[in-house]
Amino acid sequence: MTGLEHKSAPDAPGHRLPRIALMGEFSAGKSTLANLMIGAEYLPVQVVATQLPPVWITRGDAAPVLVGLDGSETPCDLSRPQDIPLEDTAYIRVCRDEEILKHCDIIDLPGISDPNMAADVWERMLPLADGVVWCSPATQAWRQSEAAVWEAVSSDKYAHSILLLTRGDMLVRDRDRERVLRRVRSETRDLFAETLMVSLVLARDCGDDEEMWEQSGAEPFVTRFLDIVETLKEVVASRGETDSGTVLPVASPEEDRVLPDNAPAKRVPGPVADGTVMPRRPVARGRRGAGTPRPLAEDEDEQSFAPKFS
Ligand SMILES: Nc1nc2c(ncn2[C@@H]2O[C@H](COP(=O)(O)OP(=O)(O)OP(=O)(O)O)[C@@H](O)[C@H]2O)c(=O)[nH]1
Ligand SMILES: [Mg+2]
Repeated sequence: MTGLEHKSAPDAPGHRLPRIALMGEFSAGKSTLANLMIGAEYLPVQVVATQLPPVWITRGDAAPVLVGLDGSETPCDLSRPQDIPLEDTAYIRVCRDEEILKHCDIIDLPGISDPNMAADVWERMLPLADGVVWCSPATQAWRQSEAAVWEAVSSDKYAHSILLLTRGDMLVRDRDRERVLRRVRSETRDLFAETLMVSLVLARDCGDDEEMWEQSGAEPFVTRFLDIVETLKEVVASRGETDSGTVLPVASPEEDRVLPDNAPAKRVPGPVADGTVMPRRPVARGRRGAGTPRPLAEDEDEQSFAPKFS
């Protein structure tokens, strides 16, 4: 085991925040989604695989640092991803002062089957995540390679995870979108809390256009995501887990391989069937889409969280 100190939200008292990992094959849209969530074109998004180490996004305003496997921290320039070493790097810590980061940390993981990226780069981070948003392009959704990795992931994450079919805009006809969703939902019934389809580029580019936001499919995703985060807050609190000053274990690949040789496929009871997920619907406020969120009206709850993908 390697001990790594993760300074998540330095001023957050009490329990640590839930951590949501973004997973999927390379170019599935993980970083596009992360950027939507944190309201910036911040993480590199590319047509080819980015080859970036995991990026742990947490609330704050500190400059990005490279956290080494030995716990060392060095400044890191995200605008030059090609200069960021993969070897000996556990993750990049990025701090942003964004509303969503008051509720959870987001870990943007490298693609699972990137031929140029050793699996242990993301495998060692996975035990630290409480839930996952698995991105899979709608045009070739839920391939066998994805299913094989997910079925080897610890099943306690399944009830707190969403399968997000990205690139919904590439399927032009409603009929095709429905057909893909139906197929994937039937194949993954017990493996995710929800399977949804979105167009991340529509959501990203919609500006103030409510209709485009609606069309992007992002709204149901945001709502479900927040449900899961709320549930996870209770799970984390019930375990009494804090992270200020605690050392988070980062499993070595030998000890915690997601894909051991001849890994048996795992199946668990679905989250709906066994009633373990009790979502609490958040109160939505604020403008949808890109732009600055409007200030709170007097009668609005400051604790409520705007599904701000801006
Ligand atoms: N048309 C369309 N393109 C998308 C969508 N989501 C992502 N893309 C594009 O897909 C490409 C890859 O997106 P990324 O967000 O970099 O994918 P990633 O999963 O982070 O990729 P790696 O980090 O390399 O594994 C970019 O050119 C995005 O603009 C979508 O919903 N629709
Ligand atoms: Mg990426």
